[in-house]
This record gives sequence, C-alpha cells and structure tokens, in this order.
Amino acid sequence: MTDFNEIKDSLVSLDDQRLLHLVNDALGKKIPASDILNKGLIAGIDIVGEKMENEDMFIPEVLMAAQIMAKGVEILKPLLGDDETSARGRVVIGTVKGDLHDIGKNLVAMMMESAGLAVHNLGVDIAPEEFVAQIKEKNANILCLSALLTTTMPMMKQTIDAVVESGLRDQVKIMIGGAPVTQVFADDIGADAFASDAGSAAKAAKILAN
Ligand code: B12
Repeated sequence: MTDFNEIKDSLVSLDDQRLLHLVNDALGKKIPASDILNKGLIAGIDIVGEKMENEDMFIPEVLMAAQIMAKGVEILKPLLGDDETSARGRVVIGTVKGDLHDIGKNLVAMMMESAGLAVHNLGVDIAPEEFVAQIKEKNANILCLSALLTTTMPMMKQTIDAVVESGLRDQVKIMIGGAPVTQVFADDIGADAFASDAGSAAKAAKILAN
C-alpha cells in the first residue's frame, strides 16, 4: 500500500493515532505536505462522503472523521502555502447561514493567510447581516463565502444581496466556493470569482486584492 492509501484508510477507519503517525512518517519521507493533504486527507474525506451517502457511515462517525482530519491538517499547516507577503488583502470569510461545514473553508482561510492576506475567519452558520457588519468593522476588500449543501447555496445569493443593500458592494470583491458551487452559479448570483480548491482560491484572492 502507498502512504496515501494508508492515510485514506486510517481516516475512514477513524484511527486517529495511526493517521497522525502516517502523516508524520510521510513528512519524514519528504512527501510534499500538499500531496499528503490532497491525495491523503482530502481523498480520504471524499470516501467518507461517499459512505455517508450510501449510509455506510453516519453523522457521528463523519464528525469524528472531520475532527481527525483537522488534527492532520494542523500538522501540515506550517508547511502549506507560499510565504510571499502582501498585506493588501483584507479578507472576511465564513460559511453561510444554515451550513456547518468548515473544513474546506478553514483550508481556504489558511492558504490565504500563508499567501500574506489578513484573514478574519468568522466560522460557520453566518447570517448575511453578520457578514455585512464584519466587512464594515474589518474594512475588508474581499468577502469569501463557503457552502457545502445545495440547500444553503441560495444563502450565498442572499448574502450578496445584503452586501449590495448595505452600499458596500463597491468596496468588496466577492469570492465563493464549496463542493456544490460552480463558476456558472457564481456568475448567476453576481459573485466576482469562484475557485474549486484552497490553493487557487488564495491565488485568485491575491489578484483580486491588487
Ligand atoms: C465532513 C462532512 C460533514 C460534517 C462537517 C464537519 C465540519 N466541521 O465541517 C458534519 C457531520 C457536521 C456534516 C453534516 C451534514 N452534512 Co455533510 N459532509 C461532510 C463531507 C463528508 C466532507 C466535507 C469536507 O469537509 N470535504 C473536504 C473539504 C476539503 O472539501 P470542500 O469543503 O469541498 O472544500 C474545498 C473546495 O470546495 C474549496 N472551498 C470550500 N469553501 C470555499 C470557499 C471559497 C470562498 C472558495 C473560493 C473555495 C472554497 O476549497 C476547499 C479546499 O480545497 C461531505 C462529502 C464531501 N465529499 O464533500 C458531506 C456532505 C457535504 N454533507 C452532506 C449532508 C447531506 C449533510 C447533512 C445535511 C447530513 C444530515 N442529514 O444531517 C448535515 C448538514 C449540517 C449542516 N447544517 O451543515 C451532503 C450534501 C449533499 C447536498 N447535495 O447538499 C454531502 C455531500 C455528503 C453526501 N454525499 O451526501 N457533514
């Protein structure tokens, strides 16, 4: 078995000790942190998602997998991203109201931080008016919205509408993402950008900030 298969397997079998050992071991073998993240942890949580869909895994187990994945990400964190600095971007990021998924959003926040942007991560289940208040308070020039559920995607549009109504739309570029989100949807709801993964989200944010 390759290291990646073992990492995936340890996540799916909820074996946190083994997962942490394998992540450290892979780093020791000079496997790039981004490969461990993408081919190990993210590939593993995708399998968890399939099992969830097929009812082979249930919410408490999926939650455990998410928590174990977060521990793995914590080890990789200092080794991901680039270290170019530009403090021009002030980002407010959160998962929209009704949605509790935060692993992907936290990865995006982390990659943006390591790209030198100032990131205010509001957390999950954030109402449109809270996003608006935080854009004002943090004087943000980039707003990032995450949604993982098809049922919460319309909340992205409601959040953008609230930003428009507040008069702040000209101040912020709005970027959206999350597994069910597409470029077509981003265009439809009037977002400025979409990215399908954390690395390209950070690159796009740096361009938007300039
Ligand atoms: C872990 C998980 C949970 C955990 C979340 C824990 C946590 N702290 O996040 C828990 C157990 C809480 C959960 C609950 C539910 N979940 Co859930 N969950 C997942 C699972 C397995 C993994 C999600 C994940 O973290 N992926 C890994 C990350 C790295 O990927 P990502 O989020 O897509 O993020 C990347 C990109 O999308 C992008 N990105 C993300 N955000 C942003 C933002 C911006 C601005 C940009 C540019 C890019 C970007 O960059 C990220 C990094 O590369 C998915 C299945 C899947 N494979 O997606 C189901 C899934 C999303 N869940 C699902 C469902 C149905 C639910 C529940 C409704 C189940 C229930 N009956 O209660 C609840 C809803 C709770 C709620 N109100 O939110 C469905 C959604 C189906 C749908 N079509 O809407 C999925 C697809 C599972 C399935 N196949 O059925 N879930």
